[in-house]
Amino acid sequence: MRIDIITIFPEAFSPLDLSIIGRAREAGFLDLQIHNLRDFTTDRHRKVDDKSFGGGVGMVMMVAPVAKALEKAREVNPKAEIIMLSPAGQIFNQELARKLSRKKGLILICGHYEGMDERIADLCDRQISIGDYVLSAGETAALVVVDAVTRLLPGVLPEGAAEQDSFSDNLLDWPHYTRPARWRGVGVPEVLLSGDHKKIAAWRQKTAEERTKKLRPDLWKKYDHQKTGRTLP
Ligand code: 9D3
Repeated sequence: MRIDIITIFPEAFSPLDLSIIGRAREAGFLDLQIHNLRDFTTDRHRKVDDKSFGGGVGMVMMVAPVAKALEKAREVNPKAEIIMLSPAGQIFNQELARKLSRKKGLILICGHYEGMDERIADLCDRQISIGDYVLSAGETAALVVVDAVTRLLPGVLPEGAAEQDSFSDNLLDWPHYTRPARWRGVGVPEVLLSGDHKKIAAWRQKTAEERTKKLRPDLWKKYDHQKTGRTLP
């Protein structure tokens, strides 16, 4: 997949050189291009923001440089879905990550300052928020979206891992243990040492479900609905 990012902080995306995403890029599953918004300004100061019409504190990101950057990104990524990261967007989740992973490409616009000129929103297909907390800008949110989407691209994870993930969508993990079998007097569940793979699978499924019910009743509702089709109160 081709992903283009429009930002005033290209350096913020160095985490995408690492680990699974870094390997996905080297292997050609992800083609990531970062565009510096300041390269699309026309004035001597490379200005991307201005005072808010109507007054008030804080600057507003201007529409013209974003529109120019978008035109450039669309030349190379013509079928991409255009997404603005914004606190007012739809809340990101695994379902949306899956949907985006099936798109031809993505163009992500990272906001700054008190906000974006509303006419930027008119240039976008959707707006995404990563949750109800205030970030200083859109870059960290874009990192989250690229990470969640990239690991779902065909070939990025080892065979079967994505299917395993989808099977456990809306379910918390079961508890994991590794050596030593006894550490400072604390052991591990006997069943995991039994070698009985059927029993182990059943234990894992049961503890994952119990944990989800207890710690994340909101997720449990979704999981149960997805599995049984019934709607819990
Ligand atoms: C009403 C004042 N603030 C809105 C909550 C202004 C404001 C704060 C922070 C405007 C922009 C920002 C920068 N945040 C993002 O650009 C952002 C974000 C976020 O803050 N939380 C969760 N997801 C996202 S996606 C982009």
